[in-house]
Amino acid sequence: MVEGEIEDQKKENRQEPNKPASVEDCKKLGIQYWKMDADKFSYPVKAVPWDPKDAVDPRLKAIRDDRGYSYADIITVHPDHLPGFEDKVKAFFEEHIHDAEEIRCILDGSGFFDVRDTEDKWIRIHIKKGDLMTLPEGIYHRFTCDEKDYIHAMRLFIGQPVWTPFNRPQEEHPSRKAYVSNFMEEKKEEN
Ligand code: KMT
Ligand code: NI
Repeated sequence: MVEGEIEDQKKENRQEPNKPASVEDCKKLGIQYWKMDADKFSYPVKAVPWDPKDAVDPRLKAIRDDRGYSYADIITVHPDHLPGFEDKVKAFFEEHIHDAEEIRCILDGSGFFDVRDTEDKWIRIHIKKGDLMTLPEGIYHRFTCDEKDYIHAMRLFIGQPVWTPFNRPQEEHPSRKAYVSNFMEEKKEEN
């Protein structure tokens, strides 16, 4: 996506000419991806927390068991469903890291996750219904709704959830240091 100031975060903001990023490019940054069957199952608009006993998708259950995602909740980011929608979308779009993995399973709707590549350039990921994506601890990223202003998502977590964003710069944060050492320094040596 384009660098620097953008007029409307909800638009695609593609570079011209467009520079596509592949799933493989994302994998190298520590991002993992699964395609889920979102049409078969239904979920509440909001459930914080969400009881894993209500799990109906066996594939989702298997991934949760395998990766230890013991906590889940469900939120809908939409002007009618999220109090303080405008401010929250603004806050989601501040570039930040977390001290844990960020895991989102998109149940309906869509939005954009922007992540920094190893050259510190933005990659814009259009996340949609059926996408299960994890961002590794310490990766710089941000989120915005797209022009539809609607995303219904399950948020997963290992243990008690902590959603605290640490806004950039965070070069001294242990999670950032770990990310740089795991995904950026190695990359440089390969080149
Ligand atoms: C986040 O962390 O930015 C969010 O939870 C946004 C809504 S879920 C796609
Ligand atoms: Ni985040």
